[in-house]
Amino acid sequence: MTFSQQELKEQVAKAAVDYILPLLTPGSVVGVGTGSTADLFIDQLAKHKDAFRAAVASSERSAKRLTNHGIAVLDLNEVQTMPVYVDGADEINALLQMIKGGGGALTREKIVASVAERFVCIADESKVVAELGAFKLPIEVLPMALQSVSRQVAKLGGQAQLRQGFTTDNGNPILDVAGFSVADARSLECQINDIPGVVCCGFFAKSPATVALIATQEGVKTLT
Ligand code: ABF
Repeated sequence: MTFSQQELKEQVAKAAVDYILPLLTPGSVVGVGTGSTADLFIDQLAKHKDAFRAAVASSERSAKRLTNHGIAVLDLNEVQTMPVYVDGADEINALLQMIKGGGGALTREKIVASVAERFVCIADESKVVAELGAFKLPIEVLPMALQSVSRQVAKLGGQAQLRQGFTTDNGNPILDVAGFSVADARSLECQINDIPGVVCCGFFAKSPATVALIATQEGVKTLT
């Protein structure tokens, strides 16, 4: 029997809840990511509302789903620490460095993750890569800097394309960048962050995941 991608996402969502429950107390706040895998995680988390106090969401979309389940959603400014942040990825490598932001929530994802003690990445095996970069790198940019950032990105070897008809929860556009050579994602992340007008880039390499739960046809594997 072969599991579909949807079934793999459901399996890893359940595995994520099993993984985090021992880390939670009734006073804990859980950091929650964005995307189809994170949606399934929210649905599973909702079965354990007594195990934690509230959540912080990385998008309006996830906040709405959490609220619909009756889970309290806090503003990040009300929270000093969280034991765990759980989110998907578009690509993840063996160092647990990721490309994120296909869903456009990268900036809030990086901020919420930065406040959590651990980042648990949940994904199906299609997201695991030897080298990051086949997935176009999302970069959230201030509107006035679209052209200047695109030119700077070209100097680093990337071709930037404006994501059409899309605005982030922060009111900004996104550039999707192809063509980077990503042998050193950490260094490239720093170089892109340094471009004036960049709000956030989709590399999560300086701060990779703490652990990755990867759903495969042979079961959910834990990578550390
Ligand atoms: C978020 O959702 C992202 O940063 C990434 O873009 C995406 C992965 O989505 P999915 O789980 O739908 O594949 O975590």
